[in-house]
Amino acid sequence: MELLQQISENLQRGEDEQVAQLTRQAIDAGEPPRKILDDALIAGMAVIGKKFKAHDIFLPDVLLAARAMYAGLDLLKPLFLKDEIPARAKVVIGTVQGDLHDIGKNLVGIMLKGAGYEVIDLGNDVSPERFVDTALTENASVIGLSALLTTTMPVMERVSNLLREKGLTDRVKLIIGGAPINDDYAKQIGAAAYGFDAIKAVEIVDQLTTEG
Ligand code: B1M
Repeated sequence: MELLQQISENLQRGEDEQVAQLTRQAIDAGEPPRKILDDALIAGMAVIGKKFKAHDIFLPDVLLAARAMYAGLDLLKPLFLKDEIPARAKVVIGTVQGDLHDIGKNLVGIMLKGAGYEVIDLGNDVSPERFVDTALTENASVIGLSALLTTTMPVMERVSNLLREKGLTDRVKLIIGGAPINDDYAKQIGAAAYGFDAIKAVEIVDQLTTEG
């Protein structure tokens, strides 16, 4: 079986040690890190999502798969980070209040750091006030929000409203992402942009921080 396929299948079975070992093997074999991420780790997690939705597997299986995903991601992380480039603008990121999903948000953080941004990662379950207060005290140019649950999406609107109430929309741009989010929702809540994936998030932050 092809190596990337093996990683994906081991991830789905929650075999974190196997995932780490095979990911190391794929890196050593010269597979591009982006390909390992997309075609093995994210692909495996997508299967888990479908099976969970169909009730073919249960929450503990998803947790094990997430742990296995991190085992691979930890090895890829240094390959996405570039050394010795001067820090660009500051970006505050986090998963919104009530939401504990952090894999996508962490990927966004890794890619932004790799592109030279200073990333302040507030973790998960973060209140709107904490996002806005941190952006203010740290003089950040962008807040990046992640939400994976339809029930936590409305917290994004609260962050957007808070930025507007404090008159900060020109100074701090809001970018949002996560599986249930789309362009229309970003427009609806007055966010500057929607990022489909971590790569798109970097492109958008590039645009937002270079616009006059
Ligand atoms: Co949960 N979960 N989960 N889960 N989980 C989903 C999201 C779900 C869609 C599964 C399903 O039913 N098919 C479903 C949500 C349904 C809905 O809201 N409509 C769901 C549910 C229901 C739940 C619980 C409520 C289950 C329960 O308790 N009964 C519970 C909620 C806990 C909570 O948050 N309060 C729960 C718990 C969990 C675990 C803890 C077990 C685990 C999370 C572990 C962790 O994150 N450390 C988990 C997981 C792993 C998933 C799935 C299977 C995978 C999510 C993931 O990590 N994907 C997920 C199914 C799915 O999404 N299809 C599911 C891989 C990751 C790379 O993708 O996060 O989408 P993603 O990030 C992408 C893009 O979205 C984008 O970039 C990334 C790719 O480059 N992106 C951004 C993300 N954030 C961005 C921000 C940006 C830009 C782009 O700018 C700032």
